[in-house]
Amino acid sequence: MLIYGRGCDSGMPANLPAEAKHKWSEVASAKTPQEKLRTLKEFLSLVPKHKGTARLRAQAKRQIASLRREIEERKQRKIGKGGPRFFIEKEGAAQIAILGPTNVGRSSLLASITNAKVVVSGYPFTTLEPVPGMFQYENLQFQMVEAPPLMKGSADGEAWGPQTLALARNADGLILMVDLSRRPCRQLSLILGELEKAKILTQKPRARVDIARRHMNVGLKILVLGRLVNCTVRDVEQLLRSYRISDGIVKIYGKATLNDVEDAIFESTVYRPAIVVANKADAPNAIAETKELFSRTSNRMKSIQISCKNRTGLEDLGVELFRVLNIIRVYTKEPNKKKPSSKPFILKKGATVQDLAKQIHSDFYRQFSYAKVWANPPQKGEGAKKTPRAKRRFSFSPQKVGLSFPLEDGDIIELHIK
Ligand SMILES: Nc1nc2c(ncn2[C@@H]2O[C@H](COP(=O)(O)OP(=O)(O)OP(=O)(O)O)[C@@H](O)[C@H]2O)c(=O)[nH]1
Ligand SMILES: [Mg+2]
Repeated sequence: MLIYGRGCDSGMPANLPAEAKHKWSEVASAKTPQEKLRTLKEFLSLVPKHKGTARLRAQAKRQIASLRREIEERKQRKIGKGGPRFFIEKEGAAQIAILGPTNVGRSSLLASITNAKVVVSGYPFTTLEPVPGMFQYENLQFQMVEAPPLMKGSADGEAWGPQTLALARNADGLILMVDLSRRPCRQLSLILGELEKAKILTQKPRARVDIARRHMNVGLKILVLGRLVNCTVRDVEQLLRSYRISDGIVKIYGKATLNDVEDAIFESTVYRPAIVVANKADAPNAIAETKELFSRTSNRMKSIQISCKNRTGLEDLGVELFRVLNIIRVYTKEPNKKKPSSKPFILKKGATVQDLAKQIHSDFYRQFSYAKVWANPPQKGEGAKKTPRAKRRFSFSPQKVGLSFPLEDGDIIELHIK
């Protein structure tokens, strides 16, 4: 599991009593929602009330509310009362949740770019359960999911808020959608506020802590791949042990505080790349609103302006999603064939031959001998490709490489096993 450190605060850990920490290990290993709810309530009763634990207590309360709803929902479904289904199985290169207040045009966007059957209406609260649709961008597909509307209080349990935010948490990327005819800056603050409360970051955090728990008695391995701020590896180890984590691999990227490590223990904060989509560019006051919105968001995230009504701006959507998701497409080729596969493998930017081999099949990784890579030639205006490494990369092609070779978008690769 990957957990990301918060982007701003660098406070100290919650400083919990040992019994609360031990209780957390029970919460973490709970198998059913009922068990999770019971242990979480016990945990909360053991957390002392002071300023340092306010954030943690609020989060535990939200999680309790969300679990209560989940249990209730399951019960209702069992007795045949139905109720919305919030979990959407992932398909395509990435799942993108379309979030926004009611009536901003989420259904209209889905109808404009996918074949999904949606109901567009001028009345608020038309879409009450998630609707998926596939969006074609170049040679890949994004699964777009219209989320039910967000409102003030969503993160605190209003309407289906916790489930809607859980949908956002589960997605790979987010579209934050606002309506240029109805105070878009305020709408964006509302969305960001609810996401923040639900501990979903839309900005790349300065730290990332990845805790892979194991139960094999191999001990605790802490790899600092970035830098620890105001703490030592010993502090990190002590903190983990106090939560009874004594078996597993912990990787620390970026600049991490002890608080970031504790956040990761609570499996709470996640980062989801996001873009702002401002709809209804055809509205009379749209130009002035767009200017203000773009000036406020320019240093935080990419914003685009569209009109579903006039079908303008939609051509930017695919390229911006692709960019913010930080993914690359790699094409595999069988050694005796001339052409590579037309369907790409999707990898994270920075991925290596090893990541690809593992994704294809563990045998490719275990029996790997070497790979041949035809590097994608530099695109026009790509300044980064002028670096010595990039020059080397493109000076001869194909080249024989090992597992650690970094791949780039458009590369063609042939894997050879022993
Ligand atoms: N002027 C204008 N109106 C639009 C545009 N896109 C959508 N609308 C209108 O906005 C209203 C709401 O559109 P929907 O697509 O249903 O919005 P939604 O966000 O899915 O709304 P709910 O599901 O009800 O929360 C409808 O009356 C649409 O016709 C646009 O680009 N310009
Ligand atoms: Mg809708």
